[in-house]
Amino acid sequence: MKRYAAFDPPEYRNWRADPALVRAFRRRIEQESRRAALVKALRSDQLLILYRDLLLTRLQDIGLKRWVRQGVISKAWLGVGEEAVTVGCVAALDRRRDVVIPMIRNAGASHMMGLPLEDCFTAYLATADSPSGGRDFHYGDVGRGVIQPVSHMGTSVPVAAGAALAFRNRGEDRVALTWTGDGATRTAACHEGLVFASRLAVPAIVVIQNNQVALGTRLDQHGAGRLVDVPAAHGIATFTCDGNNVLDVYAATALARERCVRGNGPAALVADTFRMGGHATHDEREARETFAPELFEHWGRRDPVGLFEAYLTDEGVPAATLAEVEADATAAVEDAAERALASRGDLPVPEHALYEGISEGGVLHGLAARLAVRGGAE
Ligand SMILES: Cc1ncc(C[n+]2csc(CCOP(=O)(O)OP(=O)(O)O)c2C)c(N)n1
Ligand SMILES: [Mg+2]
Repeated sequence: MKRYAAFDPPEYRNWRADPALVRAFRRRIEQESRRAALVKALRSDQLLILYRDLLLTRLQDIGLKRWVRQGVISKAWLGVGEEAVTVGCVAALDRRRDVVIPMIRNAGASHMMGLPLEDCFTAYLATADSPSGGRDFHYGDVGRGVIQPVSHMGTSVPVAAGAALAFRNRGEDRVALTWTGDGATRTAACHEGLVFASRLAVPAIVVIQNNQVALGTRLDQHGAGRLVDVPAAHGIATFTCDGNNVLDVYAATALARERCVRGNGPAALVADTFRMGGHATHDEREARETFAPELFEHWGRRDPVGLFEAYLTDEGVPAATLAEVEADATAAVEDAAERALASRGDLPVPEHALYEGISEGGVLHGLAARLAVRGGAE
């Protein structure tokens, strides 16, 4: 993909595929027969959609970073370098029925579940036409299977377990998937959610997105032991995957999902990756001081978008086809950002802050429309 000198991490600016890493990418998906079969079954159009979703996710972050630089917004929480963990997971779900609870690094899940691309931008602008009508920059759309997260670390785990319990009780073949950061695995909420999911054997998938840092605290500082032992300690089947290999994440999630819908209880996935930026755009310099430069270099060579692109090229996908997908994704994101910016002056009336049933007399805007998407009645 085109690299953006003003916005990309330095390691991505002149990115070239390292042949040894491209071979390792392929080896990784071929080393386990069930994963290999799942990857092999992907048609070429599906592979290109995966590529497009990776690009949209990266470009959305670039769009937000551009807005920060231009002073449109004051900061943004990005997932640069971690895109494959989101894209691979969502691609393995049944998007007509499953639900996800994305965290800050999983913004790409929303457009993959069918939310408009501009939702991400309007949410930051807090405009009246943003998903929560300007109340919150966390967003979702239950009608499209995206449960809006809250900012409290670890809390999406019990919420996913609860949604999965409902699916199980109703006898529905659906799963609830959420991501949790390495840092969030240290919270009580995360453990309570894991206990609940395990003991009630619900179809929930918890993806531990190990980007090796929690705000400014390194993995080795915020905990001891292995992350795979966290869900395993609660008796949950735990898989690992290469978080920078979108096909490995995809295959591992597909296996986890299969387990869940067979009624075998929850599954967890540990995806190792690396945060190439700051916690948000404000602390990128501090983030560079948190780790040795060699670590950025190591993970920089493993850019999930670049590696997948190299894999596709190896598979015989013509450069012109990749370029076409990229041009289309770039136009879609630019369009979304422009449309969102056009509604910048459209701020909500104060009553939008009211929640039905919580704030007396308030209404939950858009609920009827969201239920209608699912074909349900209010
Ligand atoms: C319960 C709670 N404590 C503290 C915070 C402040 N906080 C927000 S994100 C974050 C770090 C999260 O780290 P991790 O779970 O590894 O996710 P990452 O940001 O790396 O994706 C912290 C401490 C919070 N949101 N919730
Ligand atoms: Mg983290």
